[in-house]
Amino acid sequence: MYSNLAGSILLSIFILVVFCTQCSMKNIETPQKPNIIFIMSDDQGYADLGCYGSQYVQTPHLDKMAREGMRFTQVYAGSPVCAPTRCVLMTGLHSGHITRRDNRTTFDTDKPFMKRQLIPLKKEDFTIGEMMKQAGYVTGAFGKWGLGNPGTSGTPYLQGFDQFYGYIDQVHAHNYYTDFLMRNADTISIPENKDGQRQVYSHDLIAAEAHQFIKENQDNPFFLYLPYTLPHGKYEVPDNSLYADKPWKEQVKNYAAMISRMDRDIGQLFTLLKELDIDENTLVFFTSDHGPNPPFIDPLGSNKPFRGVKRQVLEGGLRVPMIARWPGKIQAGITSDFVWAFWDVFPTLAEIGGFEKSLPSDGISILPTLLGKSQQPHAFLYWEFYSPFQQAVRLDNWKGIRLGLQEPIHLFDLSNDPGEQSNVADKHPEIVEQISVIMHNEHDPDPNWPAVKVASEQAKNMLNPN
Ligand SMILES: [Ca+2]
Repeated sequence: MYSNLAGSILLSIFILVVFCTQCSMKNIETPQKPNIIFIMSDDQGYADLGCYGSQYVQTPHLDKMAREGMRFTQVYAGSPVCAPTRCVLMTGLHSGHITRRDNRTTFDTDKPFMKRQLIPLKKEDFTIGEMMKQAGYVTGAFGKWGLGNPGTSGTPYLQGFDQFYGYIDQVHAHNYYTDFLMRNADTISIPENKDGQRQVYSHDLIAAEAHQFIKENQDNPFFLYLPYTLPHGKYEVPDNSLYADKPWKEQVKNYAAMISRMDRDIGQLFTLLKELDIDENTLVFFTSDHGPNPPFIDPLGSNKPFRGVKRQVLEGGLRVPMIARWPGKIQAGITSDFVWAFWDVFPTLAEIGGFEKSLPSDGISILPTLLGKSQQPHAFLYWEFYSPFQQAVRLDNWKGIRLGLQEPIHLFDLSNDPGEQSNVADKHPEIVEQISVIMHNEHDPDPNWPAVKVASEQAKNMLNPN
């Protein structure tokens, strides 16, 4: 009797010890991986946020995000237009190595989007979605995809995203009152917008679906890629009353109101993270896909302090805002001038997500910088683009640009000429030579993307000083 009781007590203690050990081992060995949310606006300028100096556009929630996180001043998009910059982000390769190097393609037609043959991601392109899935994440993409229409190898649901909702076709995304959106391979009707009605703003649906994805996956590590469609043209918004008294054209008021609407939804996203008690374990990035369009340069200073716009490899076309917020990990209120680019997102997320295989990437993980540690800078950054053909290199504080394989390289010293006004190539032939070698080595010839040797006179206008 006595020994039975002692045995039971010992057994109970043993079970308790094993149970508790397993609990604590679980906590020690498999901490919850951080959720990652990557928010990207569309065609929004570097300087169109309060925290990047805008005197015009109201962005209280993004300004708060910057105060609570790290704000970068020298981050570059993958390309100066939509599709290739997304291709760079998705693959971790720079624009000399990617499948889709321009918006236009040799197959452009007037066909409706389901049949338009834009060059899609290839099956063998290894995407950030596939990588994060392999690292154990639930993956979602909500907004504008633009890297492969239905029926091609490039659709998001074939490129590593468990859930997609929004516009698969980039031109379809110009219509903010569309009567359908895509959910994975399915067409989802929006009857409120049938026959030209304009009752539902598509961005609102996309934001709501993204928030639903967060709720549904609050207990899983998730990767949420959120390429919002705002503030791209058409410049339509349900309400621009915030800017009603401004002396701007309607288009400019709408553009500013689109950014503020997106800002409102990002504020709601942060509220949701707090309500679900996952705010501390969620790393959120905010950026824009490339520089702004010309109508916003004068009234809003959208590209300040740079020169150039969308479709140009000048700083104004490539430099983007970038904010990263991760409570307890990223020190609040820091401004970093570390130089990095979209192709670094892939290796950074791979390190944070615990993906252990080697990566075919042109990028570096910027996790040390996020955590306040020093790290080796990039040897150089490289871009190429085709409408018209342009190549650019950033080497230390030098920026080299040429407009054809046989054209001279224009050289700018960004340390005292961020506006790229003064070509100093003649004074620094050794830097020009280094940049020439990089342009040669990093441009991977591709029959879909014929590089021109000699630029047109029209193309050369881009480099004339203002
Ligand atoms: Ca864009």
